[in-house]
Amino acid sequence: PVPAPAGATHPLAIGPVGAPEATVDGFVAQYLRNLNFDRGVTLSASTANDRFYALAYTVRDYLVARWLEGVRRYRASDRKAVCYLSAEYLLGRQLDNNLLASGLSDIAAEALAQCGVDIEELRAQEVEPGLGNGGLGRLAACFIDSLATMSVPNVGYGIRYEYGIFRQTFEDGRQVEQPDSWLELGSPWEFPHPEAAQTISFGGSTEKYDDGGVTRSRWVPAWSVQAVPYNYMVPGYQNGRVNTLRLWSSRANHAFDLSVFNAGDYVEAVRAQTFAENISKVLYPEDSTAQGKELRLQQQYFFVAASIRDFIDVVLPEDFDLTRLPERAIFQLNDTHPVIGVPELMRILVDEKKMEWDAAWAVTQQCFAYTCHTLLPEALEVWPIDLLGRLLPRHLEIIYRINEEFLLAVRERFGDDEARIRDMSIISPDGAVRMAFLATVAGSKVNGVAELHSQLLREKVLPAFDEFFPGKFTNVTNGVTPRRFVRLANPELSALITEAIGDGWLTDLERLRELEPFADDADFRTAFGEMKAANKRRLAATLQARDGLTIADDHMLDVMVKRLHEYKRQMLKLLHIVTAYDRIVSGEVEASSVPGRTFVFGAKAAPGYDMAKRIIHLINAVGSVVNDDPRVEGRLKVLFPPNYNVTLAERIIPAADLSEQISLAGKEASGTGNMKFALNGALTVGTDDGANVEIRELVGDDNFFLFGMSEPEVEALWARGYTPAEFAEKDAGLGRALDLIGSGAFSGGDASVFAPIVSNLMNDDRFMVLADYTSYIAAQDRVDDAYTDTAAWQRSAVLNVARSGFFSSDRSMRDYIDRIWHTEPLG
Ligand code: NTF
Repeated sequence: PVPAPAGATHPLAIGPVGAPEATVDGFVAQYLRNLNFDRGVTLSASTANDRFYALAYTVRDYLVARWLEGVRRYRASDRKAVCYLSAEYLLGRQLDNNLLASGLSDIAAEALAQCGVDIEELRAQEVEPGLGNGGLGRLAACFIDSLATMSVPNVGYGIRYEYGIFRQTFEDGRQVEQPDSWLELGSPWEFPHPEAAQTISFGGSTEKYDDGGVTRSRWVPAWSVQAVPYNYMVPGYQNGRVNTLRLWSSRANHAFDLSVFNAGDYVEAVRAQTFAENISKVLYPEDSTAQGKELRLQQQYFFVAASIRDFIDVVLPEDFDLTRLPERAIFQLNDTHPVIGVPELMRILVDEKKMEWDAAWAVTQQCFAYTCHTLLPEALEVWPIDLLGRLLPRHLEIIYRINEEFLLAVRERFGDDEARIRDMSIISPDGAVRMAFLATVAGSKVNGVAELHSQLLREKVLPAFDEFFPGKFTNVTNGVTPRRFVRLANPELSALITEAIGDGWLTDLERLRELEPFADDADFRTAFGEMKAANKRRLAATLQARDGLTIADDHMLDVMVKRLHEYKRQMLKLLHIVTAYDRIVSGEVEASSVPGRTFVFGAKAAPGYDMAKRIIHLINAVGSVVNDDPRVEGRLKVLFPPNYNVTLAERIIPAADLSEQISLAGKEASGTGNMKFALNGALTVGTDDGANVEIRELVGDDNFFLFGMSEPEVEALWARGYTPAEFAEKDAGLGRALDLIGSGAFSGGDASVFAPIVSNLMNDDRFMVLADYTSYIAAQDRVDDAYTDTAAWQRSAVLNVARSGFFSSDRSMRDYIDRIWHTEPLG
């Protein structure tokens, strides 16, 4: 650490200097000061970006004092901190969240009005940091919000990708990816600390050496890069707590540059720099698929090594006895992406701190816990040993030793059962490191993300480990932050709730139960209906301005927003739409008798996932035919705004009437969008999958449209033998829908465009779309019926809100604390 300057004895140098006065005048003064001194402009000469920056800086100024004070108090304490290790944080915009957390929303609005500044214009300036793909990254963002709100010491560690999740555009209905240059105009929320960069090494070899009579191993790396920390404030909701999110950015290591700078090869030296900076350049855009790319492993090691070192060297006191590390830190592994941290901590303890292997292993096992977010085999990461050995040779040795000792213990317990040994080995028979196995062996606890998921994880994915480690497996059902997804996204609903049950529910979401009696109150229901209508108008205005799309006032809003993946079954939704369309154009029903519905899709496909991209094209193609066919008389509309992201989710979800959660049972680990919809008063049409199971149990069968096979039924059908074409024969509606798609009805007569989709469904259909079709259409017919009874629908909608308090991420954090972390809030 750099010694403190002489002036550090001045009274103001010890604590933070204090925030500006929390009044309108104080805010105005600070705002104008920031415009002048930080942006170097006057208000009259400022751009919208200047005005946005000055506003963000002003909000920051109020939070900083509390942040620094919290950091100081934490360091003075001996509390255990949650070190959340996640390759993704899908934060969404920060301005309103930080205004809400600091309690400054009204003051800021008034202050800006006094300055003649349009706050709406400034909101629109903010580019959301899209540093995640979907549910996993958004979950991490909800968790750090809850930890701050609960005053639990936490550092979120991750990667500051220069390019986040790609920006999606459509060309002739096909997805085209554009780079997400979210940093183009800078980010006012980050605090870079290049002076605190860490050196992160790669490659090279290992060697044995004599250390005063003891033979030890060490790593002799070949190259290294710098990891530069960028701090972000994570304010708790109006509790004076501000935690830290620390994201690492890679930079060339100058020593390395010079070593290449031989014979004056300037270009080669610069190339090396570019190479180093590549590590944090771009987020891998695959959701629920592992890629096995070397750069990805570099990213993982880069941020995990920097984070662990940061905690040990910077956060903990200098002389800290690392045998006591478990008292001060729990490293929570958000899926397998950070699992390379396990051998890294072992390397630090054994090679650098010279701890005995067994002692180091005991520390490591207590310091890590692992959350699994999937059941899909293609999402379970494995690293070929040649790749891992080339990039991190010492880590591979350590993994081998961990595996050896683990398999020895397995033999001791179960004898020389070679099949079992093969099944449980961290190194797979084809020579790859199974990261989920490593995490399970190393972690103090392993959890799934919803009851059903945790059960399947134990019974189907890791049964041998469950048997070997009794008590290690547990469940923590996911949750979402009500601050962002109720209070900020749905101010009208929030006002209604507060009017009905008073304050306090935003940090104690189970209190929504008190709304139950209001479901039978006609006035409340009317107000609730007006809230939905207002949210639809707000969404309509957004989509009109953003994409030129229109929403009819009197339509039911039926929404499916999530990543495009075959297991999530956007195709099933499409088959329903095509069936509804076919019923009209075939004359089976009168258009005028069809209840008006607008279908809203939001979905990005991984750029290399061909089938997903074809399905996106089909959604757009069906949309243009259905929307423009006069026979439909405007009763059905399909809207697919491009580039679904957190900002758009915050507009769409509060406006929705119907939430589509229709994955094949046993495939969606949890889902979190499903929770956001229920909390905003949409009814769910869903399968018994992921957290849908718990949503249905809580809201009640009468307020949920269940359809489809259960997970055991799915298994039974696979066991009997699944022939999708038989389902197409049995259900005439399904046969016609598939024919329409396959015949080119949505592709100007060119059958070849969507034939691959139809042939895949007819011949393979891994996710049993056709098997669930009949049941799905029946559920949708029930939806149509139910929607005609407005009072009954609204009653169900209110009950959905009242009974979904369980899905607060505050409750998830309580569960992690009680079952896994055993941490205490910092009072
Ligand atoms: C996702 N997993 C699951 O697919 C969702 O069901 C779940 O809600 C979120 O995690 C959050 O737990 C992944 O994205 C991954 F990478 F693990 F496959």
